[in-house]
Amino acid sequence: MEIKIGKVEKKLNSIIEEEGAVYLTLLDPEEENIEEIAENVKDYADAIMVGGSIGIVNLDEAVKKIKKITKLPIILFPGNVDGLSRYADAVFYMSLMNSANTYWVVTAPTLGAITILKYGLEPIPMAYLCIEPAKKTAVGYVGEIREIPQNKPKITAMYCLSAKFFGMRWAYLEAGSGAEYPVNNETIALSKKLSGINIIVGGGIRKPEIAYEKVLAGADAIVTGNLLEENPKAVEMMFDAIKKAGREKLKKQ
Ligand code: 1GP
Repeated sequence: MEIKIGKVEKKLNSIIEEEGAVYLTLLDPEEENIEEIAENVKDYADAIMVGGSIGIVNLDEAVKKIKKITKLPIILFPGNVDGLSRYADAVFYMSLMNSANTYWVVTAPTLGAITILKYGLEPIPMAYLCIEPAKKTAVGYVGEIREIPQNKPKITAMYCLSAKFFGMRWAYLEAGSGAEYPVNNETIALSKKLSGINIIVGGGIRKPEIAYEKVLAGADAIVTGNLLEENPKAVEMMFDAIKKAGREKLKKQ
């Protein structure tokens, strides 16, 4: 049996190897000014994620618009089975492992699998873990999560190890879009140490110095969403902080 890693994932892996961390920007397909946001991020992001937890209508159009602006890989981040577009390059094939409802853990991804195959999308296997304070955000409500407390880093780390044993190569530690505070450094460090898989951190990251410390703690990828709508300068500063931390992390290894 041969497990093939696709083009997009290989590219992300080589950036992590060479630069220490990747910067992923999350675009909401429902955003009216999606073109403007794509223009703002195209010179800083390593890849663009497209998705959201609440009802998607114009996904194909949104992906096509972004494609016209940049050649960056577009990775779908589906909130449900309607979050797939044939025009994207890859999809985070994810299980919301700490949902109380098996629909989000395994049924939704299973229902989407055949579409992913037909569309020729590259699936990137990922555990999606919703951590405090995600319960207060859209994903917490929609995904019916059993929220993992921040003061129990071992629980998140164990999920990451479980994800690794299931064959997943990525785990996304999510505090929720617009979260009051991001996932703490202890949780990131222990998750990375115990599992060794690629750790993505997102939700509530608004300042470059916060992204910087998350990368040093062990994050391989940082996601920002809300920030992009604010101003391009913020994206540039975020990029600089992530790459600086990445270089420092590589030196320590
Ligand atoms: C949501 O983690 C992402 O899935 C992004 O969160 O919008 O708070 O940056 P923010």
